[in-house]
Amino acid sequence: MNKKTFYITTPIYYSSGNFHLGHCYTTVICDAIARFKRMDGYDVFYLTGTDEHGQKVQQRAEKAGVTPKQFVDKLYDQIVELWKTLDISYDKFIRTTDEYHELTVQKVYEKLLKSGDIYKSEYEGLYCTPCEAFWTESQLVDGKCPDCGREVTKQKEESYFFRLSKYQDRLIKFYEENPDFISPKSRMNEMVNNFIKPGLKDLCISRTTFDWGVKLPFDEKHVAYVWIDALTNYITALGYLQKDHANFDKYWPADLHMVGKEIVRFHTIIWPAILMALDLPLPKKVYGHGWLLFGNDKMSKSKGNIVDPFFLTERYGVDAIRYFLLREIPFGSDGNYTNEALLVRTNADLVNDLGNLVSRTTAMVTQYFGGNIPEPNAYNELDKELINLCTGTLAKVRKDMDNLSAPDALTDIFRIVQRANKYIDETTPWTLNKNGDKDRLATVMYILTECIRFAATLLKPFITKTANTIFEKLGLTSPDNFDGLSEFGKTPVGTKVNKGDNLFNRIDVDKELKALDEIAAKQNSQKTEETPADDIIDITDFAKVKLCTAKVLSCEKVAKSDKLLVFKLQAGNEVRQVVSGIAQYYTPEYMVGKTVVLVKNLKPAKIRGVESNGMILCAADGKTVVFVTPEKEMDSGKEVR
Ligand code: ME8
Repeated sequence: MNKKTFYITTPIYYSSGNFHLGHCYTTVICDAIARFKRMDGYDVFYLTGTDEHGQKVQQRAEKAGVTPKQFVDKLYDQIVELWKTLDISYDKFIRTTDEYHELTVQKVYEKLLKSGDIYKSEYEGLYCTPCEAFWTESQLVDGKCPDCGREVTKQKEESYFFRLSKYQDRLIKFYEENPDFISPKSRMNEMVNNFIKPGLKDLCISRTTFDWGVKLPFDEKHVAYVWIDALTNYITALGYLQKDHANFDKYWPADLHMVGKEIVRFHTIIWPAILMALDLPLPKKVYGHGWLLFGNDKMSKSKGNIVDPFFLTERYGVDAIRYFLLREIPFGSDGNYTNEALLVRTNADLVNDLGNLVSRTTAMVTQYFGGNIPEPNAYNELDKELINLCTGTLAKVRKDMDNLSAPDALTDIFRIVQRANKYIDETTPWTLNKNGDKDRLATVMYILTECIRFAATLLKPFITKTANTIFEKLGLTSPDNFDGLSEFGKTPVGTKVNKGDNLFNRIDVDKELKALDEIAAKQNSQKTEETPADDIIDITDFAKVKLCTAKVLSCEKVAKSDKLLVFKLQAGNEVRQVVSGIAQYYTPEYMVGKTVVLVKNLKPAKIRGVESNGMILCAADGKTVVFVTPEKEMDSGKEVR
């Protein structure tokens, strides 16, 4: 019997800069879904790749003094390395500079011209180069790009247009007939109310102001608009309009396009309209996930708050990072990344729950049965509770994954782990051993090893390497499917376990946070020497920051932190509480009475549970930190500018 197919895609990543943890988020989620579906019996095709054309790439290459191709080749190597590090199991990697892709994009344009969906005219609009997107005046936020907040420029050029407006009614009808097409539901409303209802305008789909792109076959002055070039990757990768189109016949339409929420518009309006024009079936689902935030801001290269995935995987191991991304962020919503959350999550779930269960069980089987998994005897009610939990979990996890919720799936799998740990405390195997109750002890050990086998099988799509290590420890072959979960008791009696090293080592959170701060301070001090041109702000940006003098009324250490001080500051008529990370450089007594510079309009935040309303300006060189103070005596509350 032919297996059911499942075609899943990530967006193709821009080849314009360093990749950060936010990019890994989409790819790791898709990887977990793809792996789960494969183990669950589907014939999966998982596609990812790089988006290598466009003005942005051309400009960056020029700046770097290399050709665009040299520039994208380097970034391609980097991202392939990153996906290898994160154990991403894609079936195909597409580059938009691949020849077959470029040729097919040309064929697509020809087809659209022939069908009358493309016409030539002139475009005048506001263009955001970093996002490669045109905006209307009303879509701008404070006169800037609504996606990235950067300047837009007026651009006028002869262009080809796609008759997007023609598809407005068909799109609305399609949404109505396929209510799950855009998920989560809130994003569907956003698309309909913000974009479709105000009326779709024809889309400019060619550019003449730069040439790093796919040349239009019928007018070589023009290159394809990067978004059309990029979106078509989902079908060119399968062989659409190519000699070998077996994959296209087999896998299209896509079951799932997973994308970040800011590019849902391209995938649910432009892409379906193009497919309608090409007379092709539409994807079954577009899921717009939330952002990984870093201090409440989208983590992105342009905003300079990147968390380097190579650094993190090297320091904590790939599975700690995969687990965090999959477990911590409520799917569909934005979620905050903090070093502390990563460390706490790793300690709680991977070290305490999973690591402990595996090491305690393998140690006891080794100590009490010479390392051989013993034969169980009659199961009592307590045992049956665990058995039922194990055998019932796959169905729950399957449902969670159908809802694309990795956090729920992991919560359900960890119920086995947590229940098994509790079972150890309830059955107290050491007492059974002391009392010579070998029969019961054997049953308890067997139940525990089976619980681990169930959990590890289910964990395989999520924490790939750790799951395999657990199977090695159990002396079992790591399975490629869920068949072994059909019944409890499949572990052969007599299998030899191997305790080996801990799966994860406990992290001293305070010490580690301090070490990370030191590394960050060092990196920042190196960075200030070369401010890139695109980080320059104008006077209106600067004027947004309200600075004033403030007098320290009181200062204390924050409990359980050797880094933080909490201040009461007099700022004119106001008293403010501010937390600052300078405890290693100043004592509270020294600070009282000093005049500091306060950032007044910073969004309030809780730092280690303490409310902070502003920030104290300091200078740092990686070795020490000093606070900034007026050169002469100055009253509090005076503007600093
Ligand atoms: O958009 N949190 O590429 P891209 C979560 N080339 N996801 C994030 C994120 C964050 N902080 N930052 C980025 C493009 N992403 C186009 C796609 S597809 C035909 C063309 C996600 O490199 C982002 O939402 O800017 C998107 O889904 C993916 O990374 C690639 O972003």
